[in-house]
Formats: sequence, structure tokens, C-alpha cells
Amino acid sequence: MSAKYTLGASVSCFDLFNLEKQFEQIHNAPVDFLHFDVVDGSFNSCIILGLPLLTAIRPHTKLPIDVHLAVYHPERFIEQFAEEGADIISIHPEGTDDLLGNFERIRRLHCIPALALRSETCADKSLLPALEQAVFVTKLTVDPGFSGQKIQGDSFAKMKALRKLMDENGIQTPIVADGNVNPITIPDLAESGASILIGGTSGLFLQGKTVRENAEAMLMALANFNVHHKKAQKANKDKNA
Ligand code: S6P
Ligand code: MG
Repeated sequence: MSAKYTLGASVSCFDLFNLEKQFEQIHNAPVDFLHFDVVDGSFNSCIILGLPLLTAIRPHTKLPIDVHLAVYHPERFIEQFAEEGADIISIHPEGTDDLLGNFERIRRLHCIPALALRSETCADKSLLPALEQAVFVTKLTVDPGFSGQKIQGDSFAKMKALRKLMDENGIQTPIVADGNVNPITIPDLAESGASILIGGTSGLFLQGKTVRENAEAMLMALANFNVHHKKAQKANKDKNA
């Protein structure tokens, strides 16, 4: 599944004054999916993106849309966003005590369930069943809803621990890095276990370059890391052989 999704574009970072042009640029770039943040003012102190915007953009793109419900009690909103065309719906364990019930609700509405974890959250074994069912797990490295933040210091260690927890339990669910993702931060994020990237103001929408140029620079950073990582792994294997 990780091969299907590699680079997502964060809709909250679009030029909302000129959506038509923005979509032309997105469709002309190696972007695999859209990341649509919904924050309701209580999960974090901001209110961003809602149903009318999803309704407006849905007919104009074939890209899968991942609706990230950064809300408490996501069951209040799942059906509405599914009806307006979400493909993937990401929910937080910090927002519900019934992750698996909500995953089932998402599937019944013909959408794909995914997990999202706040930056301060350390994954533990209680999350394993949901991690196993999720198409991916988005590990925030910043607070939900705001663009232009810097990666929080312990995000890398928390992402590594998440990858280790899944690896030790035979779960291959890919990790999505979200927040301050750009060619400078990508090597450390990939080293920490992320294989899918969300592009925002610091990466995909960096001013002065096209979305395509920015996307290619991000994917190049990921590919370079993968090449070096594979070489290092092989050298290590040869050394221990
Ligand atoms: C987290 C947050 C992100 C941003 C994006 C910002 O929920 O809301 O999805 O849209 O990651 O990117 P940047 O490069 O401005 O940090
Ligand atoms: Mg998000």
C-alpha cells in the first residue's frame, strides 16, 4: 500500500483564492493524494476546512482525498465527509475510545480507515489492532491545523518508536510524516520510519518554485535516503556475514 501513496498535498496550504490554478499545478506534479485537515476548535485551538470546501473540490480531482478528522468524537462527522467524497478517513486515538468501531463505520461507508497520532503521543500496544487495519498512520510532527510550524524535537524519537512497535509485531502499515516536511527534514523523517510525506508551506508550496519542482525535490530527497539506507543495510549485512 505504501507504493500507492508517497506524496500528499495539504489542502489547507493551497492558494484558496485561486483553486482552479492550484489544481492545475497539483495535477501537473507527482502528488498521489490530498490531505484535507478538519480541526473543530476543540482538538486544537483553530477551526480549519469543512464540508463546503470538500464538496467544491471533489468533482475537480480524481486524486484520493484523505480527510484528517482532528476532532473529538469523530463518529459525529464520518458520514458527512464520506458522503461528500472522502476516500480515506483518518481518526485519532486521542479523539475516540472506539477506534475499531469507527473504522468499521468508515468501511461501511465505502471509505478506507487510517490512523493519525498527535505529535506528543507515544504509540503503545493498545493501538496495535487499529495500526494493523489502517491503510497508513499519520504521525504529526507539529500541532494539528497550523501550517508553518517547526518539527517538535522529540517527534523523530516518537516516530522511530512507532515504527519499532509495528515492526516487532509484524505490522507493515506505512507511516506518513505531517508537519514541516521538506527536502531538509525528509532524511531524518525517513530515517525515523516515515515513507509517505505530506507537503505544506515549507515543502510542496515553497514560494518561488512550482508545485511540480517542489514535489520533485521532496521525492528526490526521499529516494536519495532510500538508496543510502539500502547501501548501509547491505554493508552492515556483509560485515556481519
Ligand atoms: C497538521 C497540519 C498539516 C499542515 C501541513 C503544513 O494537521 O495541519 O497537515 O497542513 O503539514 O505543512 P508545513 O510545511 O507548513 O508545516
Ligand atoms: Mg493533517
